[in-house]
Amino acid sequence: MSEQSNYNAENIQVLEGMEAVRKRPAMYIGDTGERGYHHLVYEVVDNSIDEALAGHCSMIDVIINKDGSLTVRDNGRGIPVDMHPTQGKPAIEVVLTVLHAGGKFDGSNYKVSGGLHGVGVSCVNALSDWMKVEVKRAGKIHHIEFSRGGVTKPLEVVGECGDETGTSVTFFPDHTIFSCRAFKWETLCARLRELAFLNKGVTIHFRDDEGEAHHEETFRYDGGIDQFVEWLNTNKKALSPVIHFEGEKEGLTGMVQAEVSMQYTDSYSTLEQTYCNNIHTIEGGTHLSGFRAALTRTINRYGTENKLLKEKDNLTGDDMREGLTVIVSVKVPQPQFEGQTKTKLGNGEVEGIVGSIVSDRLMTFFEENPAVAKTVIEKTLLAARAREAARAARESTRRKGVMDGLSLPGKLRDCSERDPSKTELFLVEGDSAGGSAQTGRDRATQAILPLRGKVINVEKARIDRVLANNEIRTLITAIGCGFGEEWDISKARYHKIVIMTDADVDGAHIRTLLLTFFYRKMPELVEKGYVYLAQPPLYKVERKKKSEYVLTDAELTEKLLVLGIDDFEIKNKDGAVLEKDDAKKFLLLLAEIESTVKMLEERGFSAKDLLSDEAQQGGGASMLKKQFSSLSGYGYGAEDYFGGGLKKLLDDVRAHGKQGLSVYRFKGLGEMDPEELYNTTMNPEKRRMLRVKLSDTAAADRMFTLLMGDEVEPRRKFIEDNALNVRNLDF
Ligand code: 0RA
Repeated sequence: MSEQSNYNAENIQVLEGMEAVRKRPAMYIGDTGERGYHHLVYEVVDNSIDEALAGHCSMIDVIINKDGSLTVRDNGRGIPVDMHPTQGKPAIEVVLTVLHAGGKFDGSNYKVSGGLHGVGVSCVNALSDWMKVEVKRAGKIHHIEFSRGGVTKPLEVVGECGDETGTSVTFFPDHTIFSCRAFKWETLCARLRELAFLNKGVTIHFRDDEGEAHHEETFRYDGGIDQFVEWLNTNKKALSPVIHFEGEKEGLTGMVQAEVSMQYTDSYSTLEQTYCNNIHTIEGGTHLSGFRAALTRTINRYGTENKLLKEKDNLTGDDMREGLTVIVSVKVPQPQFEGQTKTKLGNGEVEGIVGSIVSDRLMTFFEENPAVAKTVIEKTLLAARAREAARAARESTRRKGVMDGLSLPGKLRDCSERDPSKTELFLVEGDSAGGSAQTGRDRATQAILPLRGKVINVEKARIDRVLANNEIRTLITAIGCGFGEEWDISKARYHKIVIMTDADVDGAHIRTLLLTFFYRKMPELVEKGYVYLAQPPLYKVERKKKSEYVLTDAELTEKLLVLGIDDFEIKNKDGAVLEKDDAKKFLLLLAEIESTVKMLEERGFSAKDLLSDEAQQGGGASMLKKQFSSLSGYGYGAEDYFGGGLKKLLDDVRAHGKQGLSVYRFKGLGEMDPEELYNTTMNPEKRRMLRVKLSDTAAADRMFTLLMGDEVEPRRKFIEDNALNVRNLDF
């Protein structure tokens, strides 16, 4: 075969490969929604992390650009740019257009970090509307461009770089393939922080240049996963220092490295996060079972030898993990991922390798720190006793037939349908709302459970006290899955459990207590997406006998401004009249400023003082500064708002919009009549509901500890910083 025809044959293969990815993107990156969209970033970043693991890269920059594209830049060796020995084109072109060629050609390190799917940067290229890559290598800056996986601008030298090296990849995902439209700061932050913890010493700098908010954050943790554990435990009270183990052993496919960091706290919950080759193994696997077995074995042995434990104490692994936060991170040359979501490590030999590293060194730690060992074992014993007490209580109620679903709680107004995929359970605060919900509901598919008493805060109570709480017992019985050791998701009596509370402080409190309970004690309900929040309207707006319901304050303001705006002429500072759309934007901005100022003043801050003080950077101050900087686009400043006519203009337009309308604010669900409650909040055809999702276990754990735990000061600070930002309270 001549060089030429060989080249053509290779080229056809390349095009076919890229086409295959574009035809079945989900096969390569999981899905084409929000997850897949962000997965593209992880694929690219993982290549830079690989360079760092190989010891050639210390800095990674990730930038969301103004146009919505994203850049990943590192100071590694740079993707090779010389001619590929067999393919007749530059190596960089091969790396970026041939599936699975992205890895190092020498196969030297753990090339899987490519996230869950390990598909490599060529897939990202195939799924990008365009991609531009710049490589600094051998003194020169090289540049190449692609579109949808094909070269659009061949490799060329565009400059000199001295002895600098590195790779910069910029890409814009193909919006004909993805349903997602933008990168999310929080989502990327969580993963980049995690990568920085898992790869100590690497600096990951993240910046958002898109939109109004210019976020920026740098992650670098020289303490690695020890610092990860400290970060997870920020708002918990520690009962032990952070204990660290690491080691390596020859496995079936090469050297296996294992690293474990753990710390006991006084919390009643457990947080175990495991990783293989930087991939979060959500379903656990052999590294987790190896750790658990070793922990149980070592506590039993140390406790028995030192007469802290007796045979009859009968501890379970769960008891020994109460209050524990642990990170297990392993590096395995050829990992096998199993399970429903392919996030369960299968390599058998890893169990023994992790187990032996933990057993040996934990025993030594206990022997050298007998006071810590004693504290841990005492906590374990308390957990075991509470578990026994809860079991005894459960036995006695079972004998009375309360927990087995045969006898449902008297307060439950059940539905007639028995297929759980068609049924919904509404948890309603208080009797009057419960009454309306009960009358208004669809009896076939909607069940109502009114909650009367206080739901216990499970963050602050051990299991025996949790199970003694009447509201919790009623909930467990109504839901039907049992609890603790008997938990069985397949017995769920409803696949939608809807929290329906008033839009006031008490309602928010009850909602948080219920969410804490579900997240801590029935996490599978949340994982499966069975938990929802109802969205009852805040206002009823009537005009000429026609009524409309409005969900939020912001929506009401928008409505009134739109109705009122027509009879006004709105000008910017230099007198130019604003077009209608622009005028609307301007008024909405004034309304935002108004609500920020009001919120700050309710909390005892003077908005004017905050604005003039450079040093003020809290959530409220920075939001207000941003809003006023948008206002300056119209030529106006703070003095025009506070002293001048802008505030009055807003009031006038709103008052005008209100003419001929009656606006009624609901004080609680109970005020709505049954038909109204059904039509606005419960009717599947018309309602809006929020599904509770769990996207980031680490963040969720920190959030629940912060909101519901013992430490008062960090909670106060959090609420103050985020009072304006409740939209980000996304569990
Ligand atoms: C193939 C071979 C080598 C490095 C890379 C790829 C590489 C890829 C990416 C992607 C983003 N950043 C990257 N940095 C490096 C080894 C090069 C050598 O041996 O000098």
